[in-house]
Amino acid sequence: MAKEITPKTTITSELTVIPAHAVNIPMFQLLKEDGTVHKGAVLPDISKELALKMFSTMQFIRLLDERMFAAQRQGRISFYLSSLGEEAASIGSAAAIQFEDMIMSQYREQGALAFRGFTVEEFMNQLFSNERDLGKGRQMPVHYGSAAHNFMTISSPLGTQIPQAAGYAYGQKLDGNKNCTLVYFGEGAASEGDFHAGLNMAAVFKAPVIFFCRNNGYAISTPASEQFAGDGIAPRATGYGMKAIRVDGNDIFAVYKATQEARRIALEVGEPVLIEAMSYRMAGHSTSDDPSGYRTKEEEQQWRNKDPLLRFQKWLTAKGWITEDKAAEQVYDTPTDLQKEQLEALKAHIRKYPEAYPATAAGVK
Ligand SMILES: Cc1ncc(C[n+]2csc(CCOP(=O)(O)OP(=O)(O)O)c2C)c(N)n1
Ligand SMILES: [Mg+2]
Repeated sequence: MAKEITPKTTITSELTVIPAHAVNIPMFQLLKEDGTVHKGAVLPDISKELALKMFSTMQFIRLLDERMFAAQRQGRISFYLSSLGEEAASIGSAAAIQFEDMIMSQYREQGALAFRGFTVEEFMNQLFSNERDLGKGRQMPVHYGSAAHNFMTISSPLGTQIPQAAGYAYGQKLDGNKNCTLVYFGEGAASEGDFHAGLNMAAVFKAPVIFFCRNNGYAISTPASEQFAGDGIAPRATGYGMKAIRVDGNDIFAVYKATQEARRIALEVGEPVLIEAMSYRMAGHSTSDDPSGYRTKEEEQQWRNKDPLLRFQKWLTAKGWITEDKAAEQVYDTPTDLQKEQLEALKAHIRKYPEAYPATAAGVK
């Protein structure tokens, strides 16, 4: 029997040129910039407990980023990469999938790992490359990986994880398990050949994978306007015969709902989905970058008004699930037993290696 010719098409005697922007995808948003909900919009079904966990993870990541950026400037760690302004994209999506689903990260999704329970000690072990680091100190800071958290180890070459995710998800399907793979990447990484190979393979093999693109406007100093001529990343899915969702990456409810739907499609319909989350990298690319050389303060200010943490905080406050002081940084009046223990251990360490520390400044005798 003859095989069907793909694609199926019709014949026309009229010459048709398809316009360059035949597909224009709107951005799904539930929470407006002021933290109120669009009229008639249906929020995802999120319990108070889950909402507070999502919020405290956002607060934790913001603090971690700030402190670790400073630690790099003080010469304590060699490198760091902040996710300032993009916390809702990683945390909202990680919250919408199951713990057993595999996460493959690019490098700016520490929020997803923290949401899964990676502790502050585990972050420190990796960032300081010590013997307790799960990667045994072999990697640069930020290249996290944890089998216990179903979080594949990060690798630096852009796009690596995209075809790997297609293959891993296909394996999940062949094994007949009920889990999917969520793979994160930037809009810059979507210019790599691996992006096209990965999406095409996943679409053809109907692998249960969620391709989650964080479109944060920049690939280091290159703005999105110099990276591609099309309507962003989402319409590319159409070319591969894949479903797509464009979502406001600074709206944690929209991200959650979009990812939940993508997971349903991946597992119930049995198809991959491409999500494009629109956001902005509010910090420099990494500790090696200074954004003042390629963008204006005014542009940054526009995005500060769309801050995902403040937007969620406003909603939680209006709902009565947090109070103003809950949103503020929590500090102890007096040191806890664990803090006292850690202080003694630090002093002993400084006494042992006095030449490595300004010991008098630290008040260690
Ligand atoms: C194959 C490859 N080319 C270049 C680089 C250098 N590089 C590291 S991050 C980056 C920008 C990536 O931008 P994007 O994917 O948008 O992610 P973002 O940093 O904005 O989160 C580049 C060019 C690399 N790591 N790998
Ligand atoms: Mg980018």
